[in-house]
Amino acid sequence: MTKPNTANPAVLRWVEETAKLCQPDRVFWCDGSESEKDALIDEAVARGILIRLNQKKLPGCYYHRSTVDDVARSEARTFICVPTSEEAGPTNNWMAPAEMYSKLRGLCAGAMRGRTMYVIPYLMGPLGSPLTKVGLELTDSIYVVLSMRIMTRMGQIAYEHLGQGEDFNHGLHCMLDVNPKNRYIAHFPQDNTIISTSSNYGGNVLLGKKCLALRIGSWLANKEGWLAEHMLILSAESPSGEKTYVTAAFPSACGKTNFAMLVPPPHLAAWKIRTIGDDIAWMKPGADGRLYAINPEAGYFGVAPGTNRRTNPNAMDTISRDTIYTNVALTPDLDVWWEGKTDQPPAELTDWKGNRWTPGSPEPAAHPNSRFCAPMKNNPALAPEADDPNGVPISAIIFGGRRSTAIPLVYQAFNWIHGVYVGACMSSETTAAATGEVGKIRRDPMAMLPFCGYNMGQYFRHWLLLRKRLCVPPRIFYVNWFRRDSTGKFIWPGFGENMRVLKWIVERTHGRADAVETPLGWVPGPRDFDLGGMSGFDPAAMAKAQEIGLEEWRREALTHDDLMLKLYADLPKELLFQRELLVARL
Ligand code: OXD
Ligand code: MN
Repeated sequence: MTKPNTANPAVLRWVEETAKLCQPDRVFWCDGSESEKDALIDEAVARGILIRLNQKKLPGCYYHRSTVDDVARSEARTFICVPTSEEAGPTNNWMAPAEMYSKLRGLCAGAMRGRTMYVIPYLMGPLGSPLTKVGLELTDSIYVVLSMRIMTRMGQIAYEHLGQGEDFNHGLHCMLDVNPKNRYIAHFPQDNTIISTSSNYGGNVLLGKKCLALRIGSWLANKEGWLAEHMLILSAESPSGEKTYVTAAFPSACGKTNFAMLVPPPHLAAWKIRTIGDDIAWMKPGADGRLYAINPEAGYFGVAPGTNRRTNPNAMDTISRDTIYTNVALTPDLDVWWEGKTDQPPAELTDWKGNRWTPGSPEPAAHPNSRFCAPMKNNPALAPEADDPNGVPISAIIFGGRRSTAIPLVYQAFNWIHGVYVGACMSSETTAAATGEVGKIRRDPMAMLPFCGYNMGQYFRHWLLLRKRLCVPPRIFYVNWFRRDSTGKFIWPGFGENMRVLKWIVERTHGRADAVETPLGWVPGPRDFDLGGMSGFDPAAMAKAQEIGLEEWRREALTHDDLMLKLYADLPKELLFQRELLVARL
């Protein structure tokens, strides 16, 4: 048992109660210091939880391999535990709080015997921000401790922020034997409590991230008049030095990290894109009637496959040190590799399951949802505003998904209500970030389907009402980088070239770029979209990327009904009217 490093009575009481339940051999009070990190890493390496990577090539980097059935978020095992199922809404799994508490107390009783319980104090948000929240995670996973120190502002700083207050999130994580049968990710918003069992996968167990910053966060945001969103935040500085702040909501593994770290192509090299956040935005109307955003996180928990010097050089620099890799492949000299890292795979690897792998092996070497966990301060494109407690004023909100057909490269919603409808009807082909079938189209409103901590119909109403508190509402856009032609090839090259789309968006928010009206919204006119210096892209392909097929869209509009019918009882009527207007325009 190390000594408590806080005198906060509510913290002491809760740690004592939890220790009584879980019966760890030892309680370890984390302080967030470097010496503590070094000692924990040594212990994790000695116990085989981490492998020390080649320190010449990857200083400060370590490798973790999970069990084979604990590799992604478990949406089917994620619950919102509020008094009635109506409050959780039809898109969430629900269980009554008393029933879930009783089940989980049973699972956690004595679950840490022979283990250490680590007490992790952390902040979500920059120090001193009125939006910042305190969390405490009690866990028996050393991997979680080391990852939370990267992903959050962890240590004494959190107790300083909390003082003698009681307003902190209570997070309990018991690894158990990581058997999926006992896996629960349970949220109790009324008690500001999260309990996660029998997993060690980041999205299920780094409780500050999806559980607090999004599910509990969105529930609190609805009560307190702000927004907790699955959005990146970036700063776009124009050649004249004007900065425009933009957020974008894309579903998991659809390129938020790449977009947040975008490097413009040579033709637009005078633009500077800097990252504020790559996954989560907390946003609140400011006194001046603009919407201000902070990134509550301090690190990136990103998908490794596909990341390389061409697709995301800033991420490659970020993860070249101080990074924990999970489920990627290893080279014989303890470097890391994943599909898409280099054009040619190495001749021999150890795959994510620990087996020998060669280029002829039938399975990928890295798991498709293998991850890096890296501190944001390593990012060469980090915006200094990432630490600004006041946040940044947002001029544009972008929604987007992964769709092979129908959805054009970019369009702008006519107004806020139409924008909420467009965001609500977002759809995407599923990815490996959650367990289940990959490549199936699902509706993922505002990329929040797996993360909204209350009834989604009420969530849309909250978005609509927020408009009344904004004098300068952000303009709303929709993008799709993933449209394919009849041969299956992506039409738009994506990555750095997305700067061209971003440039049009930025110029639109300042009233400088023209647009053409279509049934879906405003799209760039032929002279308003900068295709200068684009080698290998036939300008005629732009028409394909932007094509709006009326017949195809009439069918698409019908598919919006899936969600509308599911949420009908709670759906704001404004969205039904928007649907009527869309159908009429088509
Ligand atoms: C993530 C996710 O890890 O959305 O960010 O799954
Ligand atoms: Mn995410």
